[in-house]
Amino acid sequence: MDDGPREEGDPPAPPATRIVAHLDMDAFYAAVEERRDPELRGRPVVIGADPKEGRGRGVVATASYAARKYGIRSATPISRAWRLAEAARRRGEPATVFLRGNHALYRDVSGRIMTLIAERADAFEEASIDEAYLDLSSLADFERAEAHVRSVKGLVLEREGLTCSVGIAPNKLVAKIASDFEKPDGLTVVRPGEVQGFLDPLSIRVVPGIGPKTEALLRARGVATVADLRAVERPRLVEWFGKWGGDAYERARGVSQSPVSNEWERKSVGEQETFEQDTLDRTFVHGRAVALAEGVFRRMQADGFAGFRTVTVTVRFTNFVTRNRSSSTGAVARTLEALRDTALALLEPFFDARENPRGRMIRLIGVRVEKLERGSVPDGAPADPDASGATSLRPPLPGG
Ligand code: DCP
Ligand code: MG
Repeated sequence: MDDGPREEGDPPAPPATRIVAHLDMDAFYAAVEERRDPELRGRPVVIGADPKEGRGRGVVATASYAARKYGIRSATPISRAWRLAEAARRRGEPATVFLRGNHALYRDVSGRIMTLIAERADAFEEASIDEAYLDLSSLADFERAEAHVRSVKGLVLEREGLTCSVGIAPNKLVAKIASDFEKPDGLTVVRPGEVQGFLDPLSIRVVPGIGPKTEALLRARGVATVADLRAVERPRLVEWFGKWGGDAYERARGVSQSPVSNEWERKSVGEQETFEQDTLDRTFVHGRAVALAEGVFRRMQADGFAGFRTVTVTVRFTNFVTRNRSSSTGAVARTLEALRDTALALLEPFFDARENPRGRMIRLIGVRVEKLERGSVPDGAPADPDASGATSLRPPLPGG
């Protein structure tokens, strides 16, 4: 905080405090399934690839809190999830329900929730299918922001039957960490003067950008908590991590200027598929890529976008090495043909020495469109009538 010199009798400085909320749905896919089928409620539920009695491939998308007690979480290999569930069952604990998931349903529910909360913020940013940032600065104080968020949580529960956890803080970074602090159905408020006290005792893992590898590196150097991280001088962090070290220095202090961007569009739409068997069969891979491109294109349109500027394909080889290739155009592309042809062209080098010198088999491919352009969908396909209005500036908050 920089308090510049002030003359006696100056009017008080305008309120510089931002109030940002981060909302994250609880066990999102699993919660939607539990709402749909009350028999599942409270049971261990895993959404993800087909476990095939332990021989399945692919990973867990999400696990209900009951399944997390068995050690099953997002990105756990589905074969391991199966073994953990079996072990629990043999201990006499409840059997786990494995579901493939209904992604169209999750997107619908997500869209309705996003619309609901977007209308109740000065600015709104959709961060993923189940999380969003809300700028609530016009409410001017944290008590009112907290009351407002309680009413938003109540509305989401009433309309969709789902709980979420919310963090309220002076910026996006701290709000995101706070939303994860108490789950499920949590509400954590961190006022400007409380930021450091809140962050200091937490594990460095809560800091966005610190994954398992960085964590191991830092722990090896005796850095386990945010307070430890804050004690490391900036030049040392830069020496360890390069430019990212500077970011880590700021994050350890809960500093972030990033605005809640007032565009509510997701930055990309993508899908991927793990094959039943690793393969280098070009015809087969092309067929799956075309199917993925069709799915991505439909979803992009259903979400109210008319076109894209960037196409990215992902290839994961047998040994789990994963590569992306992208292609961007100056003009917006608006057709399925453009998406399909670009995706197939991007995949080509993976079949020969250019991107696959050892001729490794392919385990997974993905297709994604980015730099999306919002706009009406051709062919008179139904477009969400609320979608265009949602990008405009919102009126001030009620009572704000
Ligand atoms: N998801 C996924 N693959 C991952 C992580 C998440 O497919 N590796 C999907 C499934 C989740 C949803 O995205 O339900 C939201 O992700 P979160 O990380 O917010 O996880 P949850 O909402 O499931 O749980 P939590 O209560 O911890 O937020
Ligand atoms: Mg979530």
